[in-house]
Amino acid sequence: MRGPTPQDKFSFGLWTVGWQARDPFGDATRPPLDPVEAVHRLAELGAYGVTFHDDDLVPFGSSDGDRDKMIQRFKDALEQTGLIVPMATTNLFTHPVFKDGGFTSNDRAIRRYALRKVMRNLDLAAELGAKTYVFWGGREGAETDSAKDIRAALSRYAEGIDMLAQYAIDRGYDIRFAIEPKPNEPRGDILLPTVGHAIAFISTLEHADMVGVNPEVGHEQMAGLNFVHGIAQALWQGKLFHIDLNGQHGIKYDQDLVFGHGDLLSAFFLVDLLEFGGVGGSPAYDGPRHFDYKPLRTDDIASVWASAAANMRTYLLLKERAAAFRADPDVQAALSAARVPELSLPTLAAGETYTNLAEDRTAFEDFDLEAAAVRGYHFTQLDQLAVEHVLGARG
Ligand SMILES: [Mn+2]
Repeated sequence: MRGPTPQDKFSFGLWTVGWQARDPFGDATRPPLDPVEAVHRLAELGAYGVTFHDDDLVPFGSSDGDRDKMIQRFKDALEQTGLIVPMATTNLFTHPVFKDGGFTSNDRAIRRYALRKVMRNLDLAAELGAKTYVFWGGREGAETDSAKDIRAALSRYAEGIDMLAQYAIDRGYDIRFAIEPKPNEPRGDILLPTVGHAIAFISTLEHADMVGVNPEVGHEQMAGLNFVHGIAQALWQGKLFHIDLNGQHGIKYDQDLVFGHGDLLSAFFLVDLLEFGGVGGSPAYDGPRHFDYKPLRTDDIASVWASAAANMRTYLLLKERAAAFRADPDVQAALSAARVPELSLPTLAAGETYTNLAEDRTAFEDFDLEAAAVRGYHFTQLDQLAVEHVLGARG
């Protein structure tokens, strides 16, 4: 199989390969990684983009002079490698000041500080050419139901996004916002916990058209939800602005495994949807294929680069398998037997009204209920073909 190229639009967060593997129980197992080295290594591996939180690039509390120097070094590395910055985001979760949230902290002065922190990094994101700005509100939540007025918190969340959208518009930035849902961790319960909650929230915003979602595989699976369904609904609503790919084994802490190293079948159907789910089998999504994973804490630095490569290789393998699945005549026959194409036919005929339906005796009075009830859908045969393609047992 061919290796990754920039045309595949693979991107990585600086915080992924740069994760030093501190967890709630243990210290770092790896040394710090210079963002400039990350840019060079990712480019060599075939990625096209690198993304960052403000504090990944410039440590919190750096002087303006040091900040300028670090940004210049990063820009030089981008220039030398041809890597782009498709997305940027803000760290509103690490510093203790954000322990009760950024946009939704009960403390108003902290909310104002959080908005200023985003404005400053939005300027940098626009300068570096980022087209998407992600909002992951990891600390926007609570552990207790008594201490957070959730309706007020949602109002403050909306107020923050509305103001920042107006700021981006007034500055002429060619940038869209993407909200990243997560059900819990680090807060006991996080606001906008799933793709569905986020899309509903977005519909209330002043600039709803420029706000979409950035769903992450593991975050939906932590809530026991079907990630492929969530992505399909985001696409259906025109809201899939960005995506975070990784792996997760069901309902537990956020594992951030390599893409495909959790629910492999779900990963297969996800790649099939993204790459071939558009009109006539075209891609349904053309944005960055962004990996938001963490190299295992047990990995040394050499294995970090092997794990970065593994994300891209697994994605390309699944893309190859999905293409073979779709091209297989047995699969086409199984899809017909399962009546999958029939769901795309509108339930009413063109121009038909409820009056026509009420007059159609074949729809009710003469409908053969018994025959319809016993018809099988043959879904297992279709799914077995998918499993065999994933296993490389066919074509
Ligand atoms: Mn995660």
